[in-house]
Amino acid sequence: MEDNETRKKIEVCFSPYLFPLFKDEFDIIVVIDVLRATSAICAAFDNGVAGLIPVSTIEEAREYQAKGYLVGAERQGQIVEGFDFGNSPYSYMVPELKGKTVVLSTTNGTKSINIAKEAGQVVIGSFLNLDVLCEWLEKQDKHILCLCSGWQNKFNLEDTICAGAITDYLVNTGQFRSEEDSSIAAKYLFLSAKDNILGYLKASSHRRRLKNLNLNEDIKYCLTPNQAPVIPILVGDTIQLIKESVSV
Ligand code: 3SL
Repeated sequence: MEDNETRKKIEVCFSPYLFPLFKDEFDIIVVIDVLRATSAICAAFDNGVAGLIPVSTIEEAREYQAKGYLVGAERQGQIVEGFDFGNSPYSYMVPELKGKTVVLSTTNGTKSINIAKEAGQVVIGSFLNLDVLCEWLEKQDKHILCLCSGWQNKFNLEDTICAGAITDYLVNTGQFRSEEDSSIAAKYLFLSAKDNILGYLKASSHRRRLKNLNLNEDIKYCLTPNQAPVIPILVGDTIQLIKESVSV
């Protein structure tokens, strides 16, 4: 085990609102929006999408649509009228998207990605790519921040638990240290939840919101680890797949 000073940092930021307090200290930002943006992105790449451009506003999404792109847009959990699809991971499991570069705008997730890109290398995190992502992060000689997208700048449980899983894994390698209370809290929440993540999140706000929209299948898929073992990273304005062996 390395001494504390030489260990790399792994910390957790609970919401984009708090990101300015963290942003200058990290090389890699793992953006997490378990329900559902970063899960949908992992599902998209696992199903052969070639690239995904995350945009923050509906106006930008419309501009890409006018250029002929297939564009997904979600607000308040629902598909925005006039767009090709929303934010359900299942929308990306179709042959028409294979090999294509698509555009996506969501309430929180795509905004977090765009906030994070000024501060470091953005990598997409979710339960769906948990193990492969942790193994890749372990190999990077970098300080890492997990940015939880939350809901409209508020804390949420599902992103925090996923960030806690990443923190727990990396600290246990002996190569990483966590000093912020947010990271310690995220880790303990993960340890309490890990045996039944779906049950643990039963009363959580966004799970309730999506359940009311009859999106139970999306919830179950997004909360089941390691179903989309991909590592999507942001290159310029486009998310692409990284090969496991590559370092950033
Ligand atoms: O906020 C987001 O980016 C979305 O993931 C929210 S939803 O799950 O599509 O409602």
